[in-house]
Amino acid sequence: MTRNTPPTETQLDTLRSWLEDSRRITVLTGAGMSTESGIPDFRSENGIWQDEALLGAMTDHHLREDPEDFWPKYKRTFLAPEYLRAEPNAGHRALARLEQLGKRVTVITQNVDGLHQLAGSSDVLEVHGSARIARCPRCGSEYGLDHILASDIPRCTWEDQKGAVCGRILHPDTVLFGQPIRHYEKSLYAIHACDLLLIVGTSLTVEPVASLPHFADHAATRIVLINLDETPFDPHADLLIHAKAGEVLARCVPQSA
Ligand code: CNA
Repeated sequence: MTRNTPPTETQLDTLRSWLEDSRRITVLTGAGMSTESGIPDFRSENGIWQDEALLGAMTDHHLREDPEDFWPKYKRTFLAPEYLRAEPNAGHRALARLEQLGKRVTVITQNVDGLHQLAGSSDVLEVHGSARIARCPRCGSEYGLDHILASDIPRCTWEDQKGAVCGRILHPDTVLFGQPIRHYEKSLYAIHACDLLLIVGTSLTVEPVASLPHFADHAATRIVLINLDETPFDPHADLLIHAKAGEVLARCVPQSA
């Protein structure tokens, strides 16, 4: 159920003082972090996965079986115009500011849009990879967004010494259903070692990310959850705010050091 209840002053004051007290902050973000940048999330009422044909096609199996059908659907899902013109919002910028305030911050993100890095966060674990990169499954050559967007079905252009072009259809760096997530151990460590865990804009419905917050050390870590909808982790949060992430974070992180 979507709440978007305006946060109370008491909630905001609590978050402000916990942010000030903390030295080591870990942030776990999902698609709800980027909706205020104009990128739709996955499982909300207007989420991307309402289109079941897209959901069913974003699998490792489909990429290998039918890459020519996969790529246009992948581009509709992760490289749509709203993705390409998106910029960091007030929430991304507030998280980046925490570093300027002297906090040690690790961002674990399920998002593939690169907006945390664009905002200035320096320690970002992209557990679902990046939509800005694709690789050749044969020779491993890596390509950026310009090459990915230059043709409907991006192929490897690497040439061997005799001038023969590799030509294989590329694989996106984005983690697809059926593929393992990245940086799992580093994420566990960052969650276990922090004194403040911020969980922002994620439905926490898909494993293994859904279980990550359970690895926090409850005796040593305060847990804040900011999400419009209810999540299975709500009962475990020390501070629960059902409101827009960008608005809440912008109001709680000071503008400058
Ligand atoms: P999700 O499941 O769509 O959840 C997003 C949550 O954010 C929802 O509960 C919303 O209520 C909430 N929300 C939306 N807007 C806001 C806002 N402004 N402020 C606060 N909360 C908001 O998205 P998740 O990232 O949790 O996705 C997990 C899905 C997407 C899994 O199936 C993944 O495998 C899949 N996936 C995601 C990405 C990605 O880029 N996020 C990449 C690859 C796969």
